[in-house]
Amino acid sequence: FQNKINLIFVGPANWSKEYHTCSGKLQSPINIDEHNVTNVSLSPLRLIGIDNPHQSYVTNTGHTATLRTNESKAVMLSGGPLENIYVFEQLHFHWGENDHEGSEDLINNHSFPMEMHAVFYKEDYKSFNEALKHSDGLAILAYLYEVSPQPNPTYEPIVKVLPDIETMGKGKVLQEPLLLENVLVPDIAKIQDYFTYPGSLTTPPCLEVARWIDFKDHQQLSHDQLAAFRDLRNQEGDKLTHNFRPVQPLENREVLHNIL
Ligand code: BO1
Ligand code: ZN
Repeated sequence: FQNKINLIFVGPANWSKEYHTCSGKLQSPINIDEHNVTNVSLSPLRLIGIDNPHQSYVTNTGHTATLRTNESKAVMLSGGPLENIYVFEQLHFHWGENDHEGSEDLINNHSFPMEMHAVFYKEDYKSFNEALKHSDGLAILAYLYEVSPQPNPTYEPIVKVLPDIETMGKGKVLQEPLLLENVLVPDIAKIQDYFTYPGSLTTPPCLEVARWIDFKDHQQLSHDQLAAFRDLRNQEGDKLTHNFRPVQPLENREVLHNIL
């Protein structure tokens, strides 16, 4: 295999041939067994800067749709399991071919039709790429979705631009500045209810640098909203209908469940 693109093409089972870290002992995603978690009460998880609208754009990377803001350090994360401040880098989505698959982490072996990752890097490391060199470099918020009869208005600004970026490499600025509060904190009363564990990037090179924070509350998306993601195309020009990694061994890790 000559490059990363080919490896992704051949699939997750072959990643560790080229990237040794992909068979490490702190890999993501995992199945979270609710009967095998340790209940804790951590300090409050805090999101700063989410109450201002930010000009944002969505890009088709060929692997996912990624949203970034035009302002650096617009949004920051701290508290909970984190000992430092983390800066928002991007958010993106994982989905499947149908409503029965798509999430990366599973809960009690149940998969969800979509999962969103909001990726933050440790402020001290100054950049996302520098943070990738450190075991405490990233914090990733994970949101799980279920199908609802009605479209979720929070995601409409994002879903609306997807038809314009169906080709890999295309990007589009959202029509209106996006209030990330709606996306990242859909329900303030439920933000302290999450699972957290040490893990990795879910794509090569599978770097073991992420503190995962998976919210227990599920978000809603309609079937049509989900279908708009499945119309995006990959590098080969085929529909991007499977961009989730299968679950990896828990190994010697403890999953914490934060309770209020
Ligand atoms: S995820 O949240 O674990 N699914 C995740 C996976 C990969 C990245 C961020 C979050 N970032 C990627 C960049 C690539 C880069 C790779 C390794 O990290 O999108 O451009 O090659 O540095
Ligand atoms: Zn992801």
